[in-house]
Amino acid sequence: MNNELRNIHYLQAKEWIFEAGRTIRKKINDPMVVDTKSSAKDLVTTMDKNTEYFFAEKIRKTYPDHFLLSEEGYGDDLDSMDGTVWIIDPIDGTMNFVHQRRNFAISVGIYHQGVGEIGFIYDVMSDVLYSAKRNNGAFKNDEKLEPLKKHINLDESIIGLNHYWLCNNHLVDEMEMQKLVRKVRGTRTYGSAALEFAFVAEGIMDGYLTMSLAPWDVAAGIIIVNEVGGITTNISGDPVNMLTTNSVLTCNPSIKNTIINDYLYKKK
Ligand code: 2AM
Ligand code: CA
Ligand code: CA
Ligand code: CA
Repeated sequence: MNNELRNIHYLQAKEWIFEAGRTIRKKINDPMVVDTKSSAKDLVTTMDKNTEYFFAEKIRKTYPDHFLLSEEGYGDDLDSMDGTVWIIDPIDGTMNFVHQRRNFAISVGIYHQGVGEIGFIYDVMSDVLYSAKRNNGAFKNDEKLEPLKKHINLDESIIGLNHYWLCNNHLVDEMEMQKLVRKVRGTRTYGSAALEFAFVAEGIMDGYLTMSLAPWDVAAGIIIVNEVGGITTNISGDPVNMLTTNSVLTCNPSIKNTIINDYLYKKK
Protein backbone atom coordinates (compact mmCIF):
# COMPACT_ATOMS: atom_id res chain seq x y z
CA MET A 1 0.00 0.00 0.00
CA ASN A 2 1.50 3.35 -0.94
CA ASN A 3 1.89 6.21 1.51
CA GLU A 4 -0.88 8.33 0.09
CA LEU A 5 -3.45 5.54 0.22
CA ARG A 6 -2.32 4.60 3.70
CA ASN A 7 -2.90 8.19 4.85
CA ILE A 8 -6.36 8.34 3.27
CA HIS A 9 -7.48 5.07 4.87
CA TYR A 10 -5.97 6.13 8.19
CA LEU A 11 -7.93 9.39 8.30
CA GLN A 12 -11.12 7.70 7.14
CA ALA A 13 -10.91 4.89 9.69
CA LYS A 14 -10.15 7.36 12.46
CA GLU A 15 -13.24 9.41 11.64
CA TRP A 16 -15.46 6.29 11.73
CA ILE A 17 -13.91 5.10 15.00
CA PHE A 18 -14.59 8.44 16.70
CA GLU A 19 -18.16 8.43 15.37
CA ALA A 20 -18.75 4.89 16.66
CA GLY A 21 -17.20 5.85 19.99
CA ARG A 22 -19.48 8.87 20.40
CA THR A 23 -22.52 6.67 19.77
CA ILE A 24 -21.39 4.13 22.37
CA ARG A 25 -20.71 6.83 24.99
CA LYS A 26 -24.08 8.42 24.36
CA LYS A 27 -25.87 5.09 24.94
CA ILE A 28 -23.63 3.72 27.69
CA ASN A 29 -26.30 4.00 30.39
CA ASP A 30 -29.18 2.68 28.28
CA PRO A 31 -30.50 -0.77 29.24
CA MET A 32 -28.37 -3.42 27.54
CA VAL A 33 -29.57 -6.47 25.67
CA VAL A 34 -27.03 -9.16 26.58
CA ASP A 35 -26.87 -12.57 24.89
CA THR A 36 -24.42 -15.42 25.31
CA LYS A 37 -22.57 -17.25 22.53
CA SER A 38 -20.34 -20.30 23.12
CA SER A 39 -20.78 -20.23 26.92
CA ALA A 40 -22.30 -18.21 29.75
CA LYS A 41 -19.03 -16.24 29.89
CA ASP A 42 -19.02 -15.40 26.20
CA LEU A 43 -21.20 -12.29 25.93
CA VAL A 44 -22.54 -10.23 23.08
CA THR A 45 -24.79 -7.17 23.13
CA THR A 46 -26.75 -5.27 20.53
CA MET A 47 -24.04 -2.60 20.85
CA ASP A 48 -21.40 -5.08 19.62
CA LYS A 49 -23.58 -5.95 16.64
CA ASN A 50 -24.69 -2.41 15.82
CA THR A 51 -21.15 -1.07 16.02
CA GLU A 52 -19.87 -3.77 13.69
CA TYR A 53 -22.77 -3.14 11.32
CA PHE A 54 -21.88 0.57 11.28
CA PHE A 55 -18.32 -0.23 10.13
CA ALA A 56 -19.46 -2.89 7.64
CA GLU A 57 -21.86 -0.46 5.96
CA LYS A 58 -19.29 2.36 5.79
CA ILE A 59 -16.55 0.11 4.41
CA ARG A 60 -18.76 -1.57 1.79
CA LYS A 61 -20.10 1.78 0.59
CA THR A 62 -16.75 3.58 0.53
CA TYR A 63 -14.43 0.74 -0.47
CA PRO A 64 -16.46 -1.89 -2.34
CA ASP A 65 -13.30 -3.81 -3.25
CA HIS A 66 -12.07 -4.12 0.35
CA PHE A 67 -12.81 -7.09 2.62
CA LEU A 68 -13.92 -7.25 6.23
CA LEU A 69 -12.98 -9.80 8.86
CA SER A 70 -14.95 -9.23 12.06
CA GLU A 71 -16.42 -10.91 15.11
CA GLU A 72 -20.18 -10.51 15.02
CA GLY A 73 -21.16 -11.82 11.60
CA TYR A 74 -21.25 -8.81 9.26
CA GLY A 75 -17.84 -9.57 7.77
CA ASP A 76 -16.73 -11.69 4.83
CA ASP A 77 -15.83 -15.37 4.93
CA LEU A 78 -12.18 -15.14 3.96
CA ASP A 79 -9.71 -17.87 3.18
CA SER A 80 -6.90 -15.55 2.13
CA MET A 81 -5.43 -12.19 3.08
CA ASP A 82 -5.18 -11.03 -0.53
CA GLY A 83 -6.24 -7.46 -1.25
CA THR A 84 -7.15 -4.95 1.46
CA VAL A 85 -8.72 -6.47 4.56
CA TRP A 86 -10.19 -4.55 7.48
CA ILE A 87 -10.02 -6.66 10.65
CA ILE A 88 -12.42 -5.25 13.20
CA ASP A 89 -13.52 -6.00 16.72
CA PRO A 90 -16.39 -3.57 17.36
CA ILE A 91 -16.16 -4.01 21.13
CA ASP A 92 -13.15 -5.78 22.57
CA GLY A 93 -13.82 -6.50 26.22
CA THR A 94 -17.56 -7.08 26.03
CA MET A 95 -17.62 -8.46 29.57
CA ASN A 96 -16.09 -5.19 30.79
CA PHE A 97 -18.57 -3.26 28.66
CA VAL A 98 -21.48 -5.12 30.28
CA HIS A 99 -20.24 -5.29 33.87
CA GLN A 100 -18.08 -2.18 34.17
CA ARG A 101 -19.20 0.09 31.37
CA ARG A 102 -15.56 0.91 30.75
CA ASN A 103 -12.25 -0.83 29.93
CA PHE A 104 -13.29 -1.88 26.44
CA ALA A 105 -12.01 -0.84 23.04
CA ILE A 106 -12.78 -0.65 19.35
CA SER A 107 -10.02 -2.43 17.44
CA VAL A 108 -9.41 -1.80 13.74
CA GLY A 109 -6.52 -3.21 11.73
CA ILE A 110 -6.07 -2.68 8.00
CA TYR A 111 -3.98 -5.23 6.13
CA HIS A 112 -2.87 -5.13 2.51
CA GLN A 113 -1.65 -8.37 0.86
CA GLY A 114 -1.24 -9.80 4.33
CA VAL A 115 0.87 -6.93 5.66
CA GLY A 116 -0.41 -4.88 8.58
CA GLU A 117 -0.55 -1.26 7.40
CA ILE A 118 -2.76 0.61 9.90
CA GLY A 119 -3.82 -0.16 13.46
CA PHE A 120 -6.23 1.56 15.85
CA ILE A 121 -7.19 0.68 19.39
CA TYR A 122 -9.70 3.11 20.84
CA ASP A 123 -10.37 3.12 24.58
CA VAL A 124 -13.88 4.44 24.15
CA MET A 125 -14.76 5.67 27.65
CA SER A 126 -11.34 7.26 28.26
CA ASP A 127 -11.35 8.72 24.76
CA VAL A 128 -7.77 7.54 24.19
CA LEU A 129 -6.78 6.43 20.71
CA TYR A 130 -3.71 4.29 20.12
CA SER A 131 -2.76 4.23 16.47
CA ALA A 132 -0.01 3.30 14.07
CA LYS A 133 0.87 3.32 10.42
CA ARG A 134 3.51 0.87 9.25
CA ASN A 135 6.98 2.47 9.40
CA ASN A 136 5.57 5.69 10.87
CA GLY A 137 5.67 4.93 14.59
CA ALA A 138 2.85 4.53 17.06
CA PHE A 139 0.83 7.18 18.84
CA LYS A 140 -1.30 7.63 21.92
CA ASN A 141 -3.65 10.37 20.80
CA ASP A 142 -1.20 12.91 19.30
CA GLU A 143 1.77 11.87 21.36
CA LYS A 144 4.36 9.61 19.72
CA LEU A 145 5.13 6.50 21.74
CA GLU A 146 8.76 5.88 22.68
CA PRO A 147 10.52 2.80 21.35
CA LEU A 148 10.47 -0.03 23.92
CA LYS A 149 13.52 -0.31 26.18
CA LYS A 150 16.41 -2.17 24.51
CA HIS A 151 16.82 -4.49 27.42
CA ILE A 152 14.67 -5.48 30.35
CA ASN A 153 14.92 -8.32 32.83
CA LEU A 154 12.03 -10.68 33.40
CA ASP A 155 12.14 -10.00 37.15
CA GLU A 156 11.53 -6.31 36.44
CA SER A 157 8.66 -6.95 34.03
CA ILE A 158 4.90 -6.64 34.30
CA ILE A 159 3.13 -9.33 32.29
CA GLY A 160 -0.54 -9.42 31.31
CA LEU A 161 -2.16 -12.83 31.62
CA ASN A 162 -5.40 -14.28 32.87
CA HIS A 163 -5.75 -16.86 35.59
CA TYR A 164 -6.54 -19.80 33.30
CA TRP A 165 -2.80 -20.08 32.75
CA LEU A 166 -2.51 -21.17 36.37
CA CYS A 167 -5.29 -23.77 36.11
CA ASN A 168 -4.75 -27.22 34.66
CA ASN A 169 -4.79 -26.65 30.88
CA HIS A 170 -3.85 -28.34 27.63
CA LEU A 171 -1.32 -25.74 26.47
CA VAL A 172 1.33 -25.40 29.15
CA ASP A 173 2.39 -26.80 32.50
CA GLU A 174 0.59 -24.72 35.09
CA MET A 175 3.41 -25.31 37.61
CA GLU A 176 5.81 -23.62 35.20
CA MET A 177 3.35 -20.76 34.85
CA GLN A 178 3.27 -20.39 38.62
CA LYS A 179 7.05 -20.06 38.50
CA LEU A 180 6.67 -17.36 35.85
CA VAL A 181 4.17 -15.50 38.02
CA ARG A 182 6.60 -15.63 40.94
CA LYS A 183 9.53 -14.57 38.74
CA VAL A 184 8.06 -11.43 37.21
CA ARG A 185 7.60 -8.19 39.10
CA GLY A 186 3.85 -8.18 38.57
CA THR A 187 0.96 -9.53 36.57
CA ARG A 188 -2.16 -7.78 35.30
CA THR A 189 -5.47 -8.89 33.80
CA TYR A 190 -7.44 -6.14 32.03
CA GLY A 191 -9.98 -8.23 30.11
CA SER A 192 -9.49 -6.53 26.76
CA ALA A 193 -6.84 -8.09 24.55
CA ALA A 194 -6.69 -4.95 22.43
CA LEU A 195 -6.03 -2.70 25.41
CA GLU A 196 -3.39 -5.10 26.72
CA PHE A 197 -1.59 -4.83 23.37
CA ALA A 198 -1.88 -1.04 23.60
CA PHE A 199 -0.37 -1.09 27.10
CA VAL A 200 2.56 -3.20 25.87
CA ALA A 201 3.09 -0.65 23.09
CA GLU A 202 2.94 2.17 25.62
CA GLY A 203 5.56 0.38 27.73
CA ILE A 204 3.38 0.24 30.85
CA MET A 205 3.33 -3.57 30.55
CA ASP A 206 6.23 -5.57 29.14
CA GLY A 207 4.30 -8.49 27.74
CA TYR A 208 0.89 -10.06 27.32
CA LEU A 209 0.21 -13.74 27.09
CA THR A 210 -3.06 -15.31 25.98
CA MET A 211 -4.21 -18.82 25.13
CA SER A 212 -6.61 -18.32 22.26
CA LEU A 213 -7.46 -15.16 20.38
CA ALA A 214 -9.18 -14.44 17.10
CA PRO A 215 -7.66 -12.25 14.37
CA TRP A 216 -9.83 -9.26 15.35
CA ASP A 217 -8.46 -9.39 18.92
CA VAL A 218 -4.88 -8.91 17.73
CA ALA A 219 -4.86 -7.40 14.23
CA ALA A 220 -4.47 -3.76 15.31
CA GLY A 221 -2.37 -4.55 18.35
CA ILE A 222 0.29 -6.40 16.39
CA ILE A 223 0.81 -3.36 14.13
CA ILE A 224 0.96 -0.88 17.02
CA VAL A 225 3.33 -3.03 19.12
CA ASN A 226 5.51 -3.59 16.08
CA GLU A 227 5.98 0.15 15.57
CA VAL A 228 7.63 0.56 18.99
CA GLY A 229 9.93 -2.42 18.45
CA GLY A 230 7.81 -5.06 20.19
CA ILE A 231 7.25 -8.53 18.84
CA THR A 232 4.19 -10.78 18.58
CA THR A 233 4.20 -14.55 18.04
CA ASN A 234 2.20 -17.55 19.16
CA ILE A 235 3.46 -19.31 22.28
CA SER A 236 5.74 -21.52 20.18
CA GLY A 237 7.45 -18.43 18.80
CA ASP A 238 5.87 -18.76 15.34
CA PRO A 239 4.07 -15.95 13.47
CA VAL A 240 0.40 -15.34 14.25
CA ASN A 241 -1.97 -16.44 11.46
CA MET A 242 -4.62 -13.81 10.61
CA LEU A 243 -7.10 -16.43 9.35
CA THR A 244 -7.22 -18.64 12.45
CA THR A 245 -7.27 -18.40 16.22
CA ASN A 246 -3.85 -18.34 17.86
CA SER A 247 -2.17 -18.48 21.21
CA VAL A 248 -0.39 -15.14 21.54
CA LEU A 249 2.67 -13.66 23.20
CA THR A 250 3.33 -9.97 22.55
CA CYS A 251 6.25 -8.43 24.38
CA ASN A 252 9.49 -6.58 24.60
CA PRO A 253 11.83 -8.73 22.43
CA SER A 254 14.40 -9.00 25.20
CA ILE A 255 12.17 -11.26 27.32
CA LYS A 256 10.59 -13.29 24.54
CA ASN A 257 12.99 -16.23 24.37
CA THR A 258 13.18 -16.62 28.12
CA ILE A 259 9.38 -16.73 28.43
CA ILE A 260 8.99 -19.22 25.59
CA ASN A 261 11.96 -21.47 26.34
CA ASP A 262 11.88 -21.46 30.13
CA TYR A 263 8.15 -21.41 30.90
CA LEU A 264 5.86 -22.03 27.92
CA TYR A 265 6.51 -25.65 27.25
CA LYS A 266 4.32 -28.56 28.17
CA LYS A 267 6.19 -30.93 30.43
CA LYS A 268 5.74 -34.60 29.55
P1 2AM B 1 -14.24 -9.92 23.29
O1 2AM B 1 -14.56 -9.12 24.47
O2 2AM B 1 -14.26 -9.16 22.01
O3 2AM B 1 -14.99 -11.20 23.18
C1 2AM B 1 -10.99 -11.29 27.45
O4 2AM B 1 -9.99 -11.83 28.25
C2 2AM B 1 -10.40 -11.03 26.09
O5 2AM B 1 -10.41 -12.25 25.34
C3 2AM B 1 -11.20 -10.04 25.30
O6 2AM B 1 -10.32 -9.37 24.46
C4 2AM B 1 -12.16 -10.94 24.55
O7 2AM B 1 -12.68 -10.33 23.39
C5 2AM B 1 -11.23 -12.08 24.19
N1 2AM B 1 -11.89 -13.33 23.85
C6 2AM B 1 -11.56 -14.10 22.80
N2 2AM B 1 -12.33 -15.18 22.72
C7 2AM B 1 -13.18 -15.12 23.75
C8 2AM B 1 -14.26 -15.98 24.22
N3 2AM B 1 -14.59 -17.11 23.60
N4 2AM B 1 -14.93 -15.61 25.31
C9 2AM B 1 -14.61 -14.47 25.95
N5 2AM B 1 -13.60 -13.64 25.56
C10 2AM B 1 -12.90 -13.95 24.47
CA1 CA C 1 -16.78 -11.71 21.95
CA1 CA D 1 -12.16 -9.37 21.13
CA1 CA E 1 -15.63 -8.29 20.51
